[in-house]
Amino acid sequence: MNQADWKNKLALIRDGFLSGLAKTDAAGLAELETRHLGRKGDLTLLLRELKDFPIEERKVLGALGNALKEELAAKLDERKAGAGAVDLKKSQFDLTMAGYPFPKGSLHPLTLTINKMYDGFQKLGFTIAEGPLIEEDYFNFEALNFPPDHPARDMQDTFYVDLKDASGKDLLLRTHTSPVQIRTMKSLRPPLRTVSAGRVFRSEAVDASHSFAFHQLEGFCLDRNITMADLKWTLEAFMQDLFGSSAKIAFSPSFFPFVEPGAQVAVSCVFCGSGAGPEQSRRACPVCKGTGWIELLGAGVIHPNVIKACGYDPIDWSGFAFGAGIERFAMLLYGIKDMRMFYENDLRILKQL
Ligand code: FA5
Repeated sequence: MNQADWKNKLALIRDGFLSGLAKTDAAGLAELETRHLGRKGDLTLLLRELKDFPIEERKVLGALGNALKEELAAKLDERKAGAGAVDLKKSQFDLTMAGYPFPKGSLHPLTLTINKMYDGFQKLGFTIAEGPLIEEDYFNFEALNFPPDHPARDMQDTFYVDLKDASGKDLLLRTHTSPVQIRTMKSLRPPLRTVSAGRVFRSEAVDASHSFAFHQLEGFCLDRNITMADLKWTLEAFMQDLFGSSAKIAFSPSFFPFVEPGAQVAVSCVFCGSGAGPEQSRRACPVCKGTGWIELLGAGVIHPNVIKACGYDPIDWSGFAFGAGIERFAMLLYGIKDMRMFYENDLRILKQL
């Protein structure tokens, strides 16, 4: 091959490359590069033939060949950089294709239950309050009319913390959500209607319906001329909103130092068709054990001593309060028979709820 032939071949390679570049899409760029600049590409092979030329000609032709090599590489780089939007249209990459399903977390059944309960009470005009989990003796017991060393404190086996409050008493893990009543009454002015849900702690053995850490929802109202009738109406409206309009509630006398009178409140069994349901289905029901009623919460009219402790005159102000175990509500709403399932975090169960 003489010089002229070599130059002709070089020009043909350039033309071939340029027309190929004009026609190809992003996916074809790699192939174009291999065809011309790869180890066995036509330009590479042509440059190898320079060894047969005399040294002076080799220098001239080599410079031309290398210049073309740089030109083609630069043009390829330019196209690769700009390939994006234009070439994506032609490529098989479909931007509109739906993605792979990505596993999403979801709210825990206890959180869902709290939200449902909050919704129900917000519809009745209640606002939401919060209180600390590590509490002072004063808010958890004393202001709630539990005198120091009174046996009523044994109703709630308490975890004490090795830290003191300002008055030198041991701090404790709150045993119920009732201290939020005191904190709210002391920081806001009545009329008040408030609910507060959260974790509480008692030194208790764990079984299907008890835990040492569980959740309660506290509610209270402080206003003028509030009576047991307001409490009854409020709880009935709430239960019917949550469990359906046929739900009924029943009060039975009970004792809590911070209410007078005090009551345990039960709802008609939602599983066997209510306390008024047919005798037959009630007897078979494993949830209410044939009674037709499920005990859900403690409640009552706020004791005058509590109202006084919060700085109000119990002649002018009165109120009601209630405290419910949230796990109990969640068990009813999701048909769960053992409370421990809420804490085991077994996704096979949680995903079914
Ligand atoms: C109280 O804690 C009162 N503070 C409730 C109250 C508030 C009464 C306002 C009057 C006025 P009691 O100890 O009964 O009451 O608990 C209330 C609810 O918490 C129970 O009905 C039950 O559903 C739930 N509960 C109590 N102990 C446990 C436990 N160890 N594990 C799970 N749930 C529990």
